Amino acid sequence: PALAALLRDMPKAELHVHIEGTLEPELIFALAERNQVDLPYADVASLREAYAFSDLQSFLDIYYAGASVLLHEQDFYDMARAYLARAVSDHVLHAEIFFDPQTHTARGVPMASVINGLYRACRDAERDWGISCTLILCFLRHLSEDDAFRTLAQAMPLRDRFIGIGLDSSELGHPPEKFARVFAHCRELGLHLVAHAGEEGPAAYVWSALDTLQVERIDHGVQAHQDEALMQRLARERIALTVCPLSNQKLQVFPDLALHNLPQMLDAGVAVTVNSDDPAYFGGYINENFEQLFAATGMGPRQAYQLARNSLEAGFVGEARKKAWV
Ligand code: ES4
Ligand code: ZN
Repeated sequence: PALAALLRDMPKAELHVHIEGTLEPELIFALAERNQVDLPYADVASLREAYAFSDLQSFLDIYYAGASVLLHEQDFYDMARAYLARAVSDHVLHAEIFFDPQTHTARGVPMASVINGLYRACRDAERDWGISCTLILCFLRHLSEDDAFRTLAQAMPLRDRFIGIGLDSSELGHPPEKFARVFAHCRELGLHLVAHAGEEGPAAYVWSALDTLQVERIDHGVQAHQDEALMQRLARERIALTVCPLSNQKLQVFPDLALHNLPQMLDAGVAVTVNSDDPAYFGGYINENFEQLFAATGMGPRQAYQLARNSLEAGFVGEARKKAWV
């Protein structure tokens, strides 16, 4: 109980959450009704029953279907407002939120509706609850690099409303190098860079995310454990990994949380963090990830403190504010 209270109450940062993955079934149905969108599920219960995933792709198919109810700026605001309220209650001091604009612009939703709705929710949450919140625009890696360039061009009028660029969606067969030119361009624009790598894909994708894309953090990165030289580099350069335990369990990366390699990576000196990924789909928000991971692996307060500290140090935040946190 003391450990559970520590995990729950300790200040932390969330660095890996897809805002579309925080859309709870109840909100999906409410927005479907508000926007007159037809869903291929009769009710909340039958939608939830479809949440039985065998791998990343089986999840993504349902995740993109759920996002189809998002049409207007207010929908994006309501989704992010609900997530941020939850983050505040989980003692998240700072959240860096991923969003997938191509999922929406492909359906005719204006880029400005997406970004302005999310941005307004961030500013209101800072005002109302004191949480710090920024946005990271993710390119979908199953689409082309040209599509990513067009997406970036659409977002440029709102350049001041997001701090970085990420890379997500189907990993296998879509290595980081596919996006080398657009990431180089984003780097010149002064954007922070991250990428999903080593979730289902090999350690080689983590190397190319670092060397070809020049990312500052790796999202997931759990397959780096297969490669001793890579582990040494991650530890030496303090490159943070944003690990998502419940996601890894639900997508069968580690079918049993007791077999998760986060404790070993932490012991090896890698700057791992605990995050929620797509909490509405994977069975829990950030505190649930901490609690279930600790219950399964037997980690204790020392590791809890280190993970919270890692998260606050790995954020894209000025050094002065970081010092106030850690
Ligand atoms: C994702 Cl778990 C995961 N992996 C890759 N892309 C994603 N988008 C949303 N969740
Ligand atoms: Zn993710």
